[in-house]
Amino acid sequence: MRLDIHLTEADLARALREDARAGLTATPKTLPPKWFYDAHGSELFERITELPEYYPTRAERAALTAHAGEIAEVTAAKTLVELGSGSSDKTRLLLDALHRYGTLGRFVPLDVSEPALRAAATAIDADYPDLDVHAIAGDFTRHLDEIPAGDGRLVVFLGGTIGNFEPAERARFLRDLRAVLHPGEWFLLGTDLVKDADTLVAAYDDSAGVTAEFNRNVLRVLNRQLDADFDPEAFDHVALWDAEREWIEMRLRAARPMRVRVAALDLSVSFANGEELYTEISAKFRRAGIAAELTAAGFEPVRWWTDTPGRFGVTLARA
Ligand code: AVJ
Repeated sequence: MRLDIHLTEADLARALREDARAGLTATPKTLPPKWFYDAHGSELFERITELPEYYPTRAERAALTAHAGEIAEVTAAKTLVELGSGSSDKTRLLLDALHRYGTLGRFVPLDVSEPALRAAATAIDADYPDLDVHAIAGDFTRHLDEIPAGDGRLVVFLGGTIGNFEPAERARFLRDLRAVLHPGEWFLLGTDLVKDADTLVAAYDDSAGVTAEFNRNVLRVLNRQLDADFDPEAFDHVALWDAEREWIEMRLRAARPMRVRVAALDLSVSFANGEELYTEISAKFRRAGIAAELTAAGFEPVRWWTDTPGRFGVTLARA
């Protein structure tokens, strides 16, 4: 197994400082969702995936379980590259299918979280002895060039993580990804689909309050990493469905007026009572929109699957 580090602790610390300064001085205040995922945040996310209200993980797993064999046959991939690999849990369905099909030689997980990456890559390296595991600690918006060269690559971006991008960032990401692939290579994209507002909001505002804790965790990350003094309990979790832009928005709403000190930035930030800090968008998609965006980026969508109730979509596209 090989692990390339393109993001050091120092790079991450600098990026967090830059994002926090820009976001906390903007109107409205914002923080990018990638900072949810410290060790505790990653654990909270794993708990979210098991909540009764949070259907996307189960729905995507159902779609992949039913169609992994076909994905292996159509792509005959030699290398599986996973962007934002996290625990690489659902990816095993694809590894198993490609392994059975007989073409797969290499697995390349790429993730910002080096501990999560190391754990997932080590486990897969142990469970698939004849697979060459080449892990990359990096950011999928910056390090697509670090994907090892080759042919017969299948890049997968699962979980609906593409929904964290705004439309313009999404277009740029898809174009950048297309540019690193050779014609005939493959891209498999998981997207959560538009559905009724109640189902969507419940998935991001669960009754056990795990998503609320996940949302507040970004404040804990700032407290620890930037020596800030946020009182996370003084922020209410907000999840709303924007029916026009077709995305879920998560925010943290100040329950009282507050002044927060971010010592590492030498910055004081005031919150009015009820002021909202924007922490995440999670866009939801329709089949035609996904195909149009992939086509605009230079991909050719060739297959489309969903789970049986049609909650989550998986698109296979050719570069
Ligand atoms: C990991 C980005 C796919 O948008 O559903 C879950 C993150 N946020 N609950 C999503 C998340 C709140 C998740 N993604």
